[in-house]
Amino acid sequence: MKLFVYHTPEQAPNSEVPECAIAVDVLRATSTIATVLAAGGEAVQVFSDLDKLMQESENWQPEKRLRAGERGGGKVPGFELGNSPLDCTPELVQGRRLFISTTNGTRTLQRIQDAGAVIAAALINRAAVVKYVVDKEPLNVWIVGSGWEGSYSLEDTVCAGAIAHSVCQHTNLPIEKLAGNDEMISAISLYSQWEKNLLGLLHHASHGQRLLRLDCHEDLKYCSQTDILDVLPMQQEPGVL
Ligand code: 3SL
Repeated sequence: MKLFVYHTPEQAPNSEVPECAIAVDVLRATSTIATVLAAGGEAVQVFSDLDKLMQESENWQPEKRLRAGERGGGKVPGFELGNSPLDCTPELVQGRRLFISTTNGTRTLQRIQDAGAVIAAALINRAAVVKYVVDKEPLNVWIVGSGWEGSYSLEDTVCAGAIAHSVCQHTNLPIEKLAGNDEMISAISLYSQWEKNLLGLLHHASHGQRLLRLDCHEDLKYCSQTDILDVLPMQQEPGVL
């Protein structure tokens, strides 16, 4: 098994399809997806395009669906939800399908949708994702951060490092055996430096700062926790987890 880390969907090679691809958007799309599925949501369907989301979701009964739209960190007018995982309570989401479009995270999931297995990971469900990788031992695993509009983001890379670090521990393999690229090694270094203060790192991150300006302090706190949800959001059909 080889682990590759790509900081953004744009960095992931176009010419290859891995056996397993893991999308990461700690702030906040993959944290929201994990939360919805752990709270009993029927499924999560992701869209990069807001109009397409509206069209598709019209085919569902209103009481069986929820529509979430985020741009620039804020809720898109006309949508029931933005992208706060804290809004996704069991009372609201149970038995309903979440149709969601966000600035970066849903694009990442669409970018990797042809991989053999497609998973959404965040810090909050890291252990469940690691368990899958360790049990299945895919030949090659891509961990793809969402970044922000094509650029690097600290929070996604630290989560990629948290996953890679834990896979090394559980397989008893040294980093250099598992590393598919240098990015994987540097992601582990970032995680090792910040694992005791992930909330602090999220506060430093540029997208963390953006969310703090939008008063999302509690979202940062929630998303900085590790291994609190035992849920594996896995693609069932293209774009649906
Ligand atoms: O970029 C994204 O996909 C979002 O997760 C951004 S936000 O955290 O909702 O602002």
